[in-house]
Amino acid sequence: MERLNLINQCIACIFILQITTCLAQRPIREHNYNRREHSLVKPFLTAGLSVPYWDYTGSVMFTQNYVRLTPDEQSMSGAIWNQIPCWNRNWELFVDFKVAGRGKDLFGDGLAIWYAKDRMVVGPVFGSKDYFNGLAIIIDTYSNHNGPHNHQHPYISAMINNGTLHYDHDRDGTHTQLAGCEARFRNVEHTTQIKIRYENDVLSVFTDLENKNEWKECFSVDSVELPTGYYFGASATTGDLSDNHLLNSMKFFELEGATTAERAQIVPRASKFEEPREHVDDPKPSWSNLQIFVVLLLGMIGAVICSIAGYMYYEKYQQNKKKRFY
Ligand SMILES: *[C@@H]1O[C@H](CO)[C@@H](O)[C@H](O)[C@H]1NC(C)=O
Ligand SMILES: [Ca+2]
Repeated sequence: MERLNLINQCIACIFILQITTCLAQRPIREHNYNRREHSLVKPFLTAGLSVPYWDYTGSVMFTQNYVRLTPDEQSMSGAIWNQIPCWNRNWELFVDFKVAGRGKDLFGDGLAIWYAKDRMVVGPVFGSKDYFNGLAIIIDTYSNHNGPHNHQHPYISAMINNGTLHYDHDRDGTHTQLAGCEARFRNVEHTTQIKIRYENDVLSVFTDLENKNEWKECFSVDSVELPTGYYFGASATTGDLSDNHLLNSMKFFELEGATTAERAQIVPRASKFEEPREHVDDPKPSWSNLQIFVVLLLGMIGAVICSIAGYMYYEKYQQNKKKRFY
């Protein structure tokens, strides 16, 4: 009897021991797991003045508190790119940014947050490559389009590209955008944040721009296919118009979800594009200066001919009148 008890106790003991060792061995993984190698956080510079995990180009400058992509000067362009490809299928990226400048009514051009195949390629899409592969979240402060727009600026939008699409500044990218929302983030004192979530092929963008500490959904689009192994980046440009484009931080969190090897091979694809606005050409400037000049000249010649004819008619009339009287 006692022996049996002892065996039972022993079994129970081993069982408990196994559970505890098992629990101890289980990797402690929070749901939202911050990954330092894809994040840009203070202090940006190490003692050796290098920036861990990031490369940069153009007008980028690091201070203690922020990374300046461009200063508030014309024709500037700057970009930073993560050195480590992202192998997570599901993730969240928090970008704390600031756009501010002296311009009251005129300012530009904006910035873009990237998840792209090619890194450190300077180009026309807010400082980076056009015909890119991957995702661009475009934070556009300046409306290049003169004609009617279906939204106000500043504007946040998403574009997915497989390398064949051109970002059309003249249309503010509206013909290639997935979705977007208006956003007032310029020249405010408080911090402005954007959260990009990519989870199970659903791409969502949230903003926290009003210092209320709450996320507002900008848009959410499903069936967005992005491969793993691309790079995060951020870039900004100024043109004739300018602004300071600053980043306070970019924080990457891995979300749960199995990643397969095939995921690296897929081509960026989105099945739901926003209804493109009707592609109407801007109204042609109706009169050129030369045309106005010719019309004015013809008008003047016409007026002169008319007055001469009128005068001649009047003379004749007077003469006829005189003839009748005498
Ligand atoms: C790339 O995208 C364009 C436009 O969406 C599409 O027509 C084309 O088939 C795509 N190419 C590949 C290789 O997926
Ligand atoms: Ca624009």
